Amino acid sequence: MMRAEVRDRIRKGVEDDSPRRPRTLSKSNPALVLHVDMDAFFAAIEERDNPSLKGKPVVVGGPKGSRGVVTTANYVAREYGVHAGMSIAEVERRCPDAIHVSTKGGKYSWVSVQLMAILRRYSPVVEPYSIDEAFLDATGCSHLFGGPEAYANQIKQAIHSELNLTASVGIGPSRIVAKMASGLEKPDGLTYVKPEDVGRIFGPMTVRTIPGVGPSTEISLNKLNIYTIDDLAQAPMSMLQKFMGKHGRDLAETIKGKSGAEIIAMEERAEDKSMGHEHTFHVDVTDLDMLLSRLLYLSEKATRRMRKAGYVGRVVTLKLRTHDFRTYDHQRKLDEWTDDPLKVYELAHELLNDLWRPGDKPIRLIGVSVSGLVRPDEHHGVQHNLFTAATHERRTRLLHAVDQMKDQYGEKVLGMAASLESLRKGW
Ligand code: TTP
Ligand code: MG
Repeated sequence: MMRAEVRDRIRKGVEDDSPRRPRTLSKSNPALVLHVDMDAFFAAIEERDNPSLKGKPVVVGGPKGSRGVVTTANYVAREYGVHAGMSIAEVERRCPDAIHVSTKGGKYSWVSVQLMAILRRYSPVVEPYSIDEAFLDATGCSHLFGGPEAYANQIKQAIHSELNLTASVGIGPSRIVAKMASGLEKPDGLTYVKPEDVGRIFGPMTVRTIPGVGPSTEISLNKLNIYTIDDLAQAPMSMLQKFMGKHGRDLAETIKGKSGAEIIAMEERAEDKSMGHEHTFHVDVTDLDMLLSRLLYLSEKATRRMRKAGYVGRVVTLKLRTHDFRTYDHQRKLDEWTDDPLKVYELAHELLNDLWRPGDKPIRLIGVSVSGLVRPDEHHGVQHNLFTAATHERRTRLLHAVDQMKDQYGEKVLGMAASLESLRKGW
């Protein structure tokens, strides 16, 4: 993917570098994918746990009067134009009566675990996609529940009765169609898009409504006279390939329903477990060295947590928020599982190069996390030959010694020299 495209990619894109397990499908057994997306997830949990909030505009995020942003808003607040990513200052202008609630990550993660457990009762193949979203392979199971709609209804009811929360569900012949369908009737929606209806329902919509199509992809498509999903489906593949590379071709094929039905089984995808840290700068940063120094510090901190918990990980995600509150996530896979801060840092550095160069917008927040976490064993260990084994052994011992010192004397006592720079300057 071109750097410019990566930079403009929206956070909730459907792209995924994870390995996929292809399934065999036949005409008599066409793919059926179900997508569940909880409604106003964090805000709904807060309302559920504090009934005095019911019916009022609720905003979850930075406290009132802060430089923070909205993490999510309930549907009452959305009527005032409040949305995720908006500054708290703007919320105060648009909706002065809004009730501000601070984000409580641990609580929401626990509800997410409960949600995924419910979903696993309904399909052997569940792919958690974000904290409040998942894809289910419904191909072999929906008929057991009386057809796709009855199946989806039972899942919605289980979520409602067990969690006291509402979800919107989409069903379709591919992941992308199911995901787009779940957004059509939010909140508390249920939308079944049959293969023969995909064109009629989505064809007239703009390409920007496709998850993963950000402003820069939209501009590339518009330059090719492609404005709607219909235009995209009719464009010759060779033209898309030439102007937009693999990304364009994949997009068109998915819309035509030629790919995208594969689901990644939960066991194969450990990325829902992740460990990381992020930092909001007191002053927006334009200096590359300062970002790199902070990145090294965060990589050390994240891998230290992993070592303590006994995990090695494989996917590194860099998060950046620019001064205008736009947030970008970018991730890539390492060649092998690791808990080594330098390996994580090196990849995070590459990801930063993809997203940002000196002279670009000032950075307000930077974060790094490692996912695809597993317990090291013979399948997930680092492969060593005789030459590298001794070096690895020494480095592992050194890292554990440094961890112990830090536990005893605090973060600043020992750290890789460069990472101390950003701490010393207090940014
Ligand atoms: P979403 O499903 O995007 O939003 P939502 O569930 O609040 O609302 P909707 O009804 O439109 O689905 O995200 C799920 C939760 O993830 C959301 O409640 C808050 C959190 N979140 C972030 O932490 N950062 C973000 O940038 C976004 C978009 C969401
Ligand atoms: Mg949601």
